[in-house]
Amino acid sequence: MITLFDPIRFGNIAADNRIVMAPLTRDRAGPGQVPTPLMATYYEQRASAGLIVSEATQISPEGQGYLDTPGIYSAEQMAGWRHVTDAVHAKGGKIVLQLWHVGRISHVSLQPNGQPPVSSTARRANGKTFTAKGFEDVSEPRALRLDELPRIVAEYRQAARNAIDAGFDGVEVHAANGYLLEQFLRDSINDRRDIYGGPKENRARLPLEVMNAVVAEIGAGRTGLRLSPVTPVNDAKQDSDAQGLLNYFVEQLAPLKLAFIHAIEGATGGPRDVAPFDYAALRSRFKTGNEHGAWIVNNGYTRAMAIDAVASGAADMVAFGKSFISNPDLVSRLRLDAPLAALNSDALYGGGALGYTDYPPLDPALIVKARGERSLTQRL
Ligand code: 8OZ
Repeated sequence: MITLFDPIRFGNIAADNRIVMAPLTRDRAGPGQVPTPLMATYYEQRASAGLIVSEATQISPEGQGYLDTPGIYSAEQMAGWRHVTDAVHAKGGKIVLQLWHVGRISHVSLQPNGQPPVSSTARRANGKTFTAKGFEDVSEPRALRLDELPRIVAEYRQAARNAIDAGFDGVEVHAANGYLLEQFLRDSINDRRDIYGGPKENRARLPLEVMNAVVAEIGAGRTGLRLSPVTPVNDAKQDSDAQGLLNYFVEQLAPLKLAFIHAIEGATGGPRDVAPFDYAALRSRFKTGNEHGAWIVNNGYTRAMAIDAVASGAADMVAFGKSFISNPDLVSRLRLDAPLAALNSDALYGGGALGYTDYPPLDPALIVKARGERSLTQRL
């Protein structure tokens, strides 16, 4: 039987176990949106994950929506990321970069020349973002013109190239959580009248062009995708037919044979049952002709749920977010069924080492005490 702790190969990636560190925005990039040495330490500490998905990383200055998030469009950013990928690889880990364009979830103060953010629509989202002044309402966007969309696709493609050149094992295209690609996908947001709006075939067009361009640039074996079929975050109201939309999108992607799809089940960071959705139906479409692609699941998984998801074959890998922040050695804690350290949620976004690189690894004495065992070495 396959377990959560068994190795797996998917695409060009060979992972030591099936535990994924989910992408986590931490807002600690330096000037120029450059990854810092502290960020390299943070990822290095978590390198025992089978796969790390980096925090969301903007593909262009226009793709930024929050203060101090990193980019992957300048030589300085690539050099900063190179320290991260080297540190993770030196510890035997694997890391892919999450490619991000926030679309309308941004603020003019974060945009080049104070311009409005761009989206599928000119309608403002009802939501907030984090700027130099703290939490502020997101700004009114400008709808991208038809003739600008090739530029967006080219920016994703270049960002994927930059990620590989910075040493990443691959990329995950962020098509979730109410950001640009979901702003095109969902009919609750996309109000275009051109060939990128209207029926689902049109709304999926830009995300499909992006996936095709990224695969053409770096290969399908290094390319993954993140989806959140029913999440309501960032004012992403439900699509009128989420199942039909996502089924179509994944069917169109099947011939590409992507390395993985990473599905957020339910409301991101919230209830798993926010709206009915058949994830197994998506998984079967992804696996068609691509049995070695990894189906990664995420959102509120406990140890028992994760073990069961892999053992039952419902998922190939399971991603953990917040518990990876407070437990850099989450993999060994799950293996040992050791207690997990609590998260300091005041230190999630911005700041320095506090609540970032100062979470200690497991103290073996703690488990011995918890179990009343005389020696841990028998279990290791
Ligand atoms: C939390 C804060 C800011 C951004 C996402 C990239 O939800 C994010 C994000 C999460 O995908």
